[in-house]
Amino acid sequence: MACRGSQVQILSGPPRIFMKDILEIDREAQRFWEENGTFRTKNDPKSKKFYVLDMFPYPSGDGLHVGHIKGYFASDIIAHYKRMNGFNVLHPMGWDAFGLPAENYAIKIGKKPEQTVGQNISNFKDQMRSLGFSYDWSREINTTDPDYYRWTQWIFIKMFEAGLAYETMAPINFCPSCKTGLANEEVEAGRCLRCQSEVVRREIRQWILKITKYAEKLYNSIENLDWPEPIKEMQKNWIGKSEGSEIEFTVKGQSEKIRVFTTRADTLFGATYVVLAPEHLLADKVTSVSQKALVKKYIESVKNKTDLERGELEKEKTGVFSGSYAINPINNKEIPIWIADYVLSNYGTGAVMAVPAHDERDWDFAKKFKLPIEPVIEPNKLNKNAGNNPNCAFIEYGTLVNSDEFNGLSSEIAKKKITEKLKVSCHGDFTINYKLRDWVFSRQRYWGEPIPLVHCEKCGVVAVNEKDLPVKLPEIDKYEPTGTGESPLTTVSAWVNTTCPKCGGKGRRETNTMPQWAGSCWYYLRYISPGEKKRLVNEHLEKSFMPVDLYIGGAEHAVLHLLYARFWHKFLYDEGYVSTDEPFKKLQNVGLILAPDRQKMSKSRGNVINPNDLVNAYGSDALRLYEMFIGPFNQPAIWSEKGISGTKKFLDKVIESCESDAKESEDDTVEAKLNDLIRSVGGKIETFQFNTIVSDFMKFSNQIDMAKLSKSQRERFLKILSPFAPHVCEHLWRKINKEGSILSSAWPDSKISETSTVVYVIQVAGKKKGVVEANSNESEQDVTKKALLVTNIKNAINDNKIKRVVFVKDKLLNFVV
Ligand code: ANZ
Ligand code: ZN
Repeated sequence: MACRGSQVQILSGPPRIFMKDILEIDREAQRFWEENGTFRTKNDPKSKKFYVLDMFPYPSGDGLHVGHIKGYFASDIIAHYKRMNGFNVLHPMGWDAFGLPAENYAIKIGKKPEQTVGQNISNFKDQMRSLGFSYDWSREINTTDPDYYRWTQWIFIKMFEAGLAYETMAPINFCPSCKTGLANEEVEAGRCLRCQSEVVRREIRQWILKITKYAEKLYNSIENLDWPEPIKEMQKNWIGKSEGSEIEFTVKGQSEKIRVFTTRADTLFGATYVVLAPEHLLADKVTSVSQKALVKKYIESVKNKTDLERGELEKEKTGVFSGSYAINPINNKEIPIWIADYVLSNYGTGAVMAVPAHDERDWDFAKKFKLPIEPVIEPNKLNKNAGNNPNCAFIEYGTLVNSDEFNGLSSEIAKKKITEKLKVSCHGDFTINYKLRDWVFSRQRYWGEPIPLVHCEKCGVVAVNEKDLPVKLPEIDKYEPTGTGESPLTTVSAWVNTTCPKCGGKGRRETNTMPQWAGSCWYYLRYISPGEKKRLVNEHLEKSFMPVDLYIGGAEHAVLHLLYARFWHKFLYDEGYVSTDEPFKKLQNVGLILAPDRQKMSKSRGNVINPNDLVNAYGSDALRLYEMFIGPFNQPAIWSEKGISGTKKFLDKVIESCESDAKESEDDTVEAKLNDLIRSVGGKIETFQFNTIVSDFMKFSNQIDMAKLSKSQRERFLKILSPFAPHVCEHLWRKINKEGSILSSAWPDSKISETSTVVYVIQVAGKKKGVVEANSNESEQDVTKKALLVTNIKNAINDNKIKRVVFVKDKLLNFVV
């Protein structure tokens, strides 16, 4: 118990069930499950499957805290529920163990990453076992295992062969503290996402994956995913689809043509200059002799600025006149060509037509360099917030003026008409751009998958032969990052020097390693056939288990892991290795658990709560019930030790009530209440209303003398409680003389009477949008009314007309729109 926060005070009085008993109950159940292989997934393609996946952890030195396991409890409950409903459930766990954190931790404690990772994994696994998760441990994977990363390398080679991996020397984001290049997704507001250091631009040889080739596919299929809307929105924004036009300006007196990308073709008559990014290939070519020296100096001066520094609105604009002019294709007007770094080389065409009257950055630039500002859009009469303010650009849509034949048209229509006219003269066309940038995929660090390529003087870059995979990471003494832009592997000459896979001549291995995201791009496939020697995944089993039906994890991966994995998956789909075009059908986010001081739990703050101590004090089921009770599942919640003593008391009561003999006959009111409870639990599990389920259980136990349940009622009660309290229920199952595991028994049916409460699943256009409780005797109209009061459902219907309603009594209501 190293840290302050992990000390547990036992707040309840002397527990009625002795501590030793509770621990014994846990262990006994765990032993039983393990000996009987209760949670083994069958490799049976004909079975009805359900694949429920947790985001696998990076096994840190700190172990799991109570926040990490909240999602694992939820997925475990659903796994149990699905099994009891006859599904062949795939519920696996593994370790995402490559990457900087593991390497940094090893450096800190002066050991090798492969040693520390092994210890951390065994620690994590012990913790998970003591919590009684129903993982099929025979499918455990570890991304740092050569038998695993052989396939990570294999996929990379497939991408390389498909032309999706390329080597460049372009300037990229580099973290001076992590001493490695970073992907765009790993930089936030100019800082390294991992260590918060400010990133710099550096030219380092890199391997890049062409994720941009998949921009359109990645963008388009987001719509069909059953994911939280905010995550879908974040991915869409990150991919950043932008519809506009490409317009061609001829350079006066030269044969060169400058293509610009604009989303505002309607403002073409207001273009008063053209800007090239400093890196633009034409920047040097179009520059007049007299401007050459100035332009060269300017280009040199902006070289190491990050995109953020360059793109920011507030930053003072800089630039230089090229000495040349461009001809506006719509009216043949000559306008000056400037070179300025507020235009980025890697977006659109790397060149813009500047319309200072209607674009803020162009406005600032024009003011500074005294360039003309010519308004061509007037605010619509109804647009109140838009006076013709002489002090800033009018950036909204409006009506065209000073635009010849297009005067009087709205911006929307003019964009089309102007582009269409340019199309006729071959000076423009409609186009779509994406903000997404290619993925900087190499790291100059030791602890990652070696990139399986060989540099040969004769043949160039050659992929390692499939039969020679994996390219194992060599064991080395000094693995600290060098900071020179080369990985420490460069120093291992025995490993670096090899033969060329193609010509057999002298070759040098690629020394960069893959980023920490690589292993998690496809791990969900490996669980399906973890021992498969010849293939990435067994194709029959892949067809039967994919896609992942439910993926549970934190929202922080919105554009990193979740985007990268979709990219790899779509590639594998296009190449015919997997059968679905998306990996994760439904995604559910877990709300954080905050420490009692309302801060995020972290070792450095000393406010981490360790589940081990709680399991020892209360048993793992009381902890599970409390974590589900703590608040709405996807919302943040604050930890309080009081809550767990409450769920412990509830369990004590359940245990005690099963000590006495069961009643002979069934009491009608008890039976009705129990049926209500069965329905409510079943209905709410799939919508993650765990907190209200736990309170339903507690209410039931308060309203009903549990000792008065009949044998059949006891059985049914324990069955529906078992996903939430598996150890205790397994124990009591045997006490009431039942055999086998309660978790392998069938979920009970509920008899519905007139006054029963039923849970309706509400769909809009066939997609589940919420649930509504009603009495069984309520009519279609009553349920419809209730459903229309739910915000989420209301929003989903939005402005759509409800064409008709499909009503399945006691079960479902679907709005057809
Ligand atoms: C003329 C114009 C007039 C523009 C106007 C805007 C307003 P999004 O929506 O982000 O795609 N642009 C194009 N390429 C650029 C680059 N490489 N670096 C910096 N800026 C670039 O934005 C598209 C707009 O961003 C384009 O439309 C262009 O400016 C600018 F009243 O063209 B616009
Ligand atoms: Zn060769």
